[in-house]
Amino acid sequence: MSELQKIKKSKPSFVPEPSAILEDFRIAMISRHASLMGRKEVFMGKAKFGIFGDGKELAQIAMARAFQLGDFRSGYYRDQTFMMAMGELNVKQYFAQLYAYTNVEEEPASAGRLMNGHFATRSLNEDGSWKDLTKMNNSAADISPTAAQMPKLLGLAYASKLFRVNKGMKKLKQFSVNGNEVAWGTIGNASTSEGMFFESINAAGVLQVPMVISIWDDEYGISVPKEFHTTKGSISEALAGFQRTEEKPGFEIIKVKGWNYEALLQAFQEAGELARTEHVPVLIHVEEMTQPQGHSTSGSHERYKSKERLDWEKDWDCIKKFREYILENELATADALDKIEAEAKAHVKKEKEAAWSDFSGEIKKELNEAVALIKSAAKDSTRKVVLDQLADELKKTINPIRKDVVSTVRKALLLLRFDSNSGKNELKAWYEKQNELNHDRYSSHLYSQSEWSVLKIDEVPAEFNEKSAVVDGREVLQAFFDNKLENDPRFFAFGEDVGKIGDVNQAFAGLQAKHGEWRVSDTSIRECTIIGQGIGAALRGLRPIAEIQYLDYLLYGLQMLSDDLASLQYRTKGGQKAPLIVRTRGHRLEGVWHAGSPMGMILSTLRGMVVCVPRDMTQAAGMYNTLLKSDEPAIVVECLNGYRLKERLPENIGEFTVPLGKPEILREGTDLTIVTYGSMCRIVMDAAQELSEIGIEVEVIDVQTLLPFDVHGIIGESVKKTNRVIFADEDVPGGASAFMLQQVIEGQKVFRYLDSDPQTLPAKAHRPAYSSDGDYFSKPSIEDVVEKVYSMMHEVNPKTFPAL
Ligand SMILES: Cc1ncc(C[n+]2csc(CCOP(=O)(O)OP(=O)(O)O)c2C)c(N)n1
Ligand SMILES: [Mg+2]
Repeated sequence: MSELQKIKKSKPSFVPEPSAILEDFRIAMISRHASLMGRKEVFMGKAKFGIFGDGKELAQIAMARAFQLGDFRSGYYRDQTFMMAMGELNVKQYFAQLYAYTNVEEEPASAGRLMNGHFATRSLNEDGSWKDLTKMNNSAADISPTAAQMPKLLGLAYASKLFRVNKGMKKLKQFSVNGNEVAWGTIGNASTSEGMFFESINAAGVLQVPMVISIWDDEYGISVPKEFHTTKGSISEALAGFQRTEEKPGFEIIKVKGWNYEALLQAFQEAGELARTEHVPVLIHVEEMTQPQGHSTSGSHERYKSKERLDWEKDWDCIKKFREYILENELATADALDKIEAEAKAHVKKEKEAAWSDFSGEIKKELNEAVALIKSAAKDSTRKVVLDQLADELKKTINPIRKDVVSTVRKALLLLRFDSNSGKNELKAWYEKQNELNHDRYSSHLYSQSEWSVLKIDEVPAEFNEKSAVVDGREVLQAFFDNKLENDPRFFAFGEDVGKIGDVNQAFAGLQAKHGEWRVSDTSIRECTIIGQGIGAALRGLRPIAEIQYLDYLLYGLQMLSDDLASLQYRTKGGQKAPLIVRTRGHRLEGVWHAGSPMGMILSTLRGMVVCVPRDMTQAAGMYNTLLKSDEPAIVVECLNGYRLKERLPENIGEFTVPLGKPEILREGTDLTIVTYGSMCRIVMDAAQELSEIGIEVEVIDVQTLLPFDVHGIIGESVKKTNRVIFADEDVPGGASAFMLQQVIEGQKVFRYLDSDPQTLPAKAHRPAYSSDGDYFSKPSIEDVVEKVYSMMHEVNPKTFPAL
């Protein structure tokens, strides 16, 4: 028996073959040298900012050993070693991201759109269709806000539960193998202070989902030490009450040192097995980690760490300890380890240079083209001297970026404004081509570019016949949800009071009993993680409806929607999608925390999502149908005062679709156009009737969706006819009414067709006071609409419409 065989025999099963241990060492060394060289690149001005994973390598190698195909990671900027160990990040890609290389093959996580340290795998094929996620190592796309990886981590784990317990979901073989997938989370010690960390932990404990959350504890959050962050200075101690017992389910909590290779292997192995087989959530508190280079390139840790701490970090560096372990166990000689390190370092250097050469080569090529074109255009120009000078200066730029090139070309085109020669035309054509390329590089994929874009879903009109039932609005939705639960195994819904009672307005009444408690589910009161639960499940191919009970409480979940969901397709350049539908109810609520219509807030924070504002439940059901056929995330704001109003139930409830981005003309008129949405539709329609009685014919348009907004220019056409327009809603002044005004006046170029000032009719700037009088004096009423229109007509024709 050889020495190595003897060692192998004496080791527990979680310790891999000696050759694999040396491979782990090699990956750790590659990762470390990538960190060390990465920092230098920033200081040399080749990248703007750097944050690295040094000091956290060993635990990530252990996590990689327990990670299996189909599993998901949701972590943060320290996880480069894990990604490298999984084979999901090579050194060239690592540097491509550091340089912000926009080539998606070279930088598959974000195509240069995100700072370094934002990891992601690509779940989608180029055409936007899903890959087989069960055959991949999956990483959700990282975001920067500390702890924001937690809510979607909950959803990633929740999906495994759903796949395991819902029979129909077992058919979805591309996404899960019986819910065996573990969601692996990572978070820094200081970030555990965030509310969303605690909210996610509590929810995972309640739901008993396969989530393994690792805390990389280096005792600091930038400069602030642990005693300022965490009760008792230890997150595992603070969370001790979450530990499961014989009698009560909870978390398994494991503590381990970040430099102890075998203990780390064991911890991650056990955690993975427990989560995978029993769906028990596990928390691994990895202590005694270090930051050899400090927090990031933005500062030096010598400023705030004591000499003792800095010395301790050197002695307890996990790679140093790993090396000692290998030597003590005689797995390799010091020379052999030195050789591995030297090779790792050379490899990193070579790949770094290759990444730089590709990245800078592409820009230099553009620069040379631009220089040549400017010089050629300069030849016959009266501004030849200045143009040549511009080109020469551009040529001399050290480490040029694309901005240097494009801004020089734009300056040149300005100088050439009086010229008309072929050189100028070529320069202009080149610039236009670059604009297209740069749009693709920096601005594509805010919305889906696939065949499932909401704009490409065919319209299927609602069908009615003389026998069609007239029912409460909520029953239209109930029929719709019932149909979807029956026919679409990907579909499920959850939220506060959604399960047993079928939501506070009973659109899901009886559907939990009929379809099961894991299809229509109650949650605790936790809007932020309700959104995260939906995002994570949607990332895994499911089609959740996450309910926010009232629109005003969306604020608790808004951060996840804005930072994570709305930016997902954009920040991965189409590499991931999470077509979550957020269902909520608003408008015409009464009270400060029941204002119900902060649409401007939604519009400015949720670009990248579809925003639906149906006027009734039939329109809402049709919009849900469209959304479920598409692959875009959306929010649907139902009208709170509409659930008991009578509507006709379409015969094709499961099939009809409402086209998104297409306003509907609710009433034709010739004198003035009123553009509105949601509950205001009824108010404006009533006002239009009153106005008609006094000789004013108003055209009323329901925008139906605020994003996308009137893609066919229907409103503009109306304004061309009536020459007057009011944008009315329940939002604050300058909110969604101002958005609509900008979209129509600027976007549809109708200014020259206007015979009166364009106007808005919003609510008061404050939130609405309580009760019906509060509503009347805070939000636009029928009389407000009538008087506003009348005053505009009075201005035009005071004789026919004398002052009131
Ligand atoms: C919501 C939010 N607040 C502040 C920051 C700025 N910030 C970035 S990293 C960091 C410290 C995080 O420390 P820790 O969680 O311990 O992770 P470590 O960097 O030490 O691994 C802070 C405050 C941020 N990214 N997001
Ligand atoms: Mg820390």
